[in-house]
Amino acid sequence: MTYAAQSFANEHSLDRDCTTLSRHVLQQRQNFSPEAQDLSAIMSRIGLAAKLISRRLSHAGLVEGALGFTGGINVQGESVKKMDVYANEVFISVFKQSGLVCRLASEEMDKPYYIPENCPIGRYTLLYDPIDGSSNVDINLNVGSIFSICQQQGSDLDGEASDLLQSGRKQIAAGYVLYGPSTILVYSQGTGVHLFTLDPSLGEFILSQENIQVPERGPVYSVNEGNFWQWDESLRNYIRYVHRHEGYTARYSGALVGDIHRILMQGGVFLYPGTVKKPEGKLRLLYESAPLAFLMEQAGGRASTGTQEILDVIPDKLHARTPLIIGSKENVALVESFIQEEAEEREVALTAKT
Ligand code: AHM
Ligand code: MG
Repeated sequence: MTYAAQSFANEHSLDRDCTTLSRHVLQQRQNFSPEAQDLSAIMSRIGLAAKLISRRLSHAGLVEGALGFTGGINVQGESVKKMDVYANEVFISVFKQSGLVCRLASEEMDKPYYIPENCPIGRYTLLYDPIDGSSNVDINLNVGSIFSICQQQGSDLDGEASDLLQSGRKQIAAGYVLYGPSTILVYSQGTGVHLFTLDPSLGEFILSQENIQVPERGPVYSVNEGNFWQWDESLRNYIRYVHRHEGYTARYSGALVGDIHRILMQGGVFLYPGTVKKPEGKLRLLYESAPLAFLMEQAGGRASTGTQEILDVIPDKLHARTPLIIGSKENVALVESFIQEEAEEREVALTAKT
């Protein structure tokens, strides 16, 4: 190889290795405006949180007090795991003294956490689920973190953060981290969906794949069928349909991030519908469904409650839940068609009665 060719090859591989999260944000924005710099710095801190959580997860079986339950119950009424608490605190810690984020709101905290020293400068809020799929932690299966970045609207003088109760379309950026065989981070700032892999030798998230597009349709349906008799008849009819038709395959890990990542890469649909006891479903809008919907739309897919786009839902409270149907456009539309059909049949039956 000539010197020039070698030099070109080196430059190419160095350029790839230097495409870190913070650099990528600036490249996508194509400017160095204060907003672009802020977002770049925020993403870099989220990367740090992900590295800390990833490190703890990889040593969890060897570290005192990393696995198991705390004995406490969170605001959602769910048993809290030690890893939930650790990961929640990691996010708070990385944003203290950052001048970037002045409020954090998460699945684990009843109310938003304020960082007053950041508030005169930091006009951003981070919404997050520190450990998604916590039931997988103690058995060494994949888990994730989900995040959403919003601009603070107004002064929030009453300390109620009511400006967070807004449409998911207002998110500035959103993404997730998947702690699997490798740790990856997928994010979007409204200009496509991009995947980074943590290179342990560099301690950096390096760009792996840009502008991911979800296939128009895919074979996977991902749902907890244990709830079959708790669902509305329309959902049961959808499941009967996929059982009776060739070309479908079921995959469900118990951790949303992993299941959604599979669908993002290979196509299909993930569902967490409402049940008789919980018509609103299980998943929280602001830090689970809406950030994932933002990503899926950016990748050319869709996310719906069954009757409304997830990104159009305005929550009535911080920890509001919604049913979620998310993935490839055609798969989501197929599920919706069963819901629509059932609603029409009910309408006809009602009209006939009156
Ligand atoms: P978590 O954030 O408390 O772990 O709850 C969310 C998880 C999702 O990751 C997953 O899709 C779902 O709950 C699994 O729930 P279920 O066990 O009811 O199927
Ligand atoms: Mg969760």
